[in-house]
Parts: sequence; structure tokens; C-alpha cells
Amino acid sequence: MGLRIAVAGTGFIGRVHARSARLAGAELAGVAASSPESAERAAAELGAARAFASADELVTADGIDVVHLCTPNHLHEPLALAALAAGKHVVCEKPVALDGDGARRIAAAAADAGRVVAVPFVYRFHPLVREARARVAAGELGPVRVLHGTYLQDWLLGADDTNWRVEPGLGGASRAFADIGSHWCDLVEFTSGARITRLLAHTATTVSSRATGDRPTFAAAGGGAPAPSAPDRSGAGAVATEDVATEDVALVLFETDAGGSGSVVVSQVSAGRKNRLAFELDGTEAALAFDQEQPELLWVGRREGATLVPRDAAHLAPDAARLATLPAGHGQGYHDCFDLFVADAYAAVSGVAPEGLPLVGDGVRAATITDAVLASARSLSWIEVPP
Ligand code: SOE
Repeated sequence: MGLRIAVAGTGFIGRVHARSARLAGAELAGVAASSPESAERAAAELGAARAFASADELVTADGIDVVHLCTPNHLHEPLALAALAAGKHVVCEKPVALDGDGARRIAAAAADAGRVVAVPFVYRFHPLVREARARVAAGELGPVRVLHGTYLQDWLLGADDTNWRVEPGLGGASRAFADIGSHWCDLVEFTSGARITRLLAHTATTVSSRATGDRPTFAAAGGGAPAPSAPDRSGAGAVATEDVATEDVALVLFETDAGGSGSVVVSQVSAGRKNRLAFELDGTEAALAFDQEQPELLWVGRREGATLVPRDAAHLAPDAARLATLPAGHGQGYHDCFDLFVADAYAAVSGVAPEGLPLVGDGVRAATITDAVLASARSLSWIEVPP
């Protein structure tokens, strides 16, 4: 029998987790949502055996081996600590906690409990990211001197767009950087093998006031049926709004322990960009570039010209070929990344963590960098990032 798993949080990402868990052979033993009624509806939709009255009940329930935490960010730490104390393994959405201290508490509890905490930095599971990583490790680029890129979205472009992440009490003091800048930094450190040692950050809140209420992640204002708590536009009255304290944009300069210099633009207000995570590593001999919206090709540049490497297992490094589950030309994407991540997380639960699986230490790393970004943006000074 497969692992018995339960998912706390049944929004966009909770459903992604549930789908991948099933495909990994797990039994979806239960779900929890924002209310018992929502949990009942989600359990029926997802075919879960149980609808828990609350996430607190789910994380300590008997008969559950692994809990997936897909709730708003402020609940990650208390739920992870409760699950670990109850002997569960945890798959915890990023950010694992609202700051580095919270992340370190989870890491300590996981070590004490001897349990796995996996963190879905899932873009590591694009096969061509592993190919890029293997080429850097083999010395093909030479020392990497410049690391640069962007992570751009537009789902929070307008003042009518809102989401629980906008609220610092629910999402944390940092929004755009903690939510997606963390992915970019994880992917670039993972691929380059380098570590950010100090950074200089500027953050901006470009939409200073937003409609109150919540809207599911990526849901467009006015598009489709209004979300349950969408702003009320039925009357003549103006939509209620609230001032925003969390950043829409983060611009970060950084240095690495391998003599590199880098920059990243993080934005959730870049019109036309949907989930455009892209990075480029420029070495003394060669460069490479990857765009997660075009994950079937890896750009490799040299002085004499550039080539495009297709996702063809026959010509990839072993760790990349392992993740190429479809023939070349049959595009792998986001769901495939999640399927591969969850399968590797469950392999770790059963004994051996496969190469490249992001664990709680990577969640601590992301929170540590995010803390440094906030500190630098406040002081507008270079901030050292501890290893
Ligand atoms: C929203 O910005 C979001 O769903 C992030 O929370 C995810 O981590 C990212 O992979 C896609 O966008």
C-alpha cells in the first residue's frame, strides 16, 4: 500500500499537490480547508477519504504518514511543528515560515523527530535545469562570473487584484521576493553551485492600495465568476480598499562565494508576464540561459556562437535524463515538475533522498535570503548573507 497522505489547503497549489500525490501512488486520506464545509466540498471533488474539520486536526490525525501544507504562509510553521511532533513527514509549501528563525525552528524539529520535510522548489525538476547544473559542475562554463535574470508575473497588476499574500499577517513581511524571488535564488544557487554571500536590495510597492477581500491565486479581477469574497461591485458604492505594505517589486544585486556578481528583477506587476522565471549564468568559457516558460530548450553560448540543447534524454547528463519522462518533443511542464518532486519526496520518506531534492535546509536558506533582502531594503546597504 502506498503512503497515506493528507493535504491542508485546497486552493490552486493544494490541488496540484493532491494530483501529484495520487500519481506517486499515495492514498489521499484526507483534506482540510478554510472551513469544514469547504473541506467537505474539496474531499468530494478530489475523492479524499476524509474531510477534516481543521488543519490542526489533520496534522495530528492517526493513519496519516505525510502531510502536505498548502495553507497561507502564517500557518506553515505551527502546522509543521505539530505534524512533526505527531511523527508525520511533511511537504511544506514555501516559504516554510515567515522568517529565518521560524524556518530554523522547523529544521530543528525535523532533526529531532527524524522526519523528512520537503519544500517544493519544483523548478529544479525541469530536466534541462539538471543538465545546466551538470554542465556547470563539469567545468564547461569555467568560473561563473555573472548570474542574472528575472522572475516576472502579472497576476497582481491591478488595484482590484488581491490575495491573502498581500497581507503581511498572512503572507509575511515580504510578498513578491518571499513568494517568487525565493524560487529564483534557489534555482540559481542550485544550478551554479555558488552561494550568495552579500546583497543590496530595493523593494517597491507599486500598487499602494488594493481592493479588500481575498481572491484565489492567479484569479483575474472581473474574470469569470467573482471569487467568494471578491469585492462587492453590485452597488453604486466604491469598492472597499486597503493600503498595501508588502512589495510588488524587488530589485536585488548580489555577490557569490565563487567570485560572481549578479542581479535579479522580481515583479508581480509586469503586464504580459505570467510565470516568467529566467536566469543566465555567464562563465569565463561559456554561458547558459534557461526560461521556465520555455523549458524544452537550454541556450548555451560561446564566443563563436550559441546552440540550443533540446530535452532529449539520449544526450543529457544522467540526473537530467532521469527526469525526462517523455520523449523529446513531447513537452514536459509544471505538473511534471511537481510529479517528479513529490515522487522524490516520497522516496526520501521511504529511505533515500534522491539527488537534488529540496529539503527543509533549502527552506531555511530561502528565508535567510529573504530576511537579508528586507534588511537591505530598509537600510539600503549591502547585507551579508550567512552561508
Ligand atoms: C504565486 O506567485 C505562485 O503560485 C507562487 O506561490 C509559486 O511558488 C510559483 O511557483 C508560481 O506562482
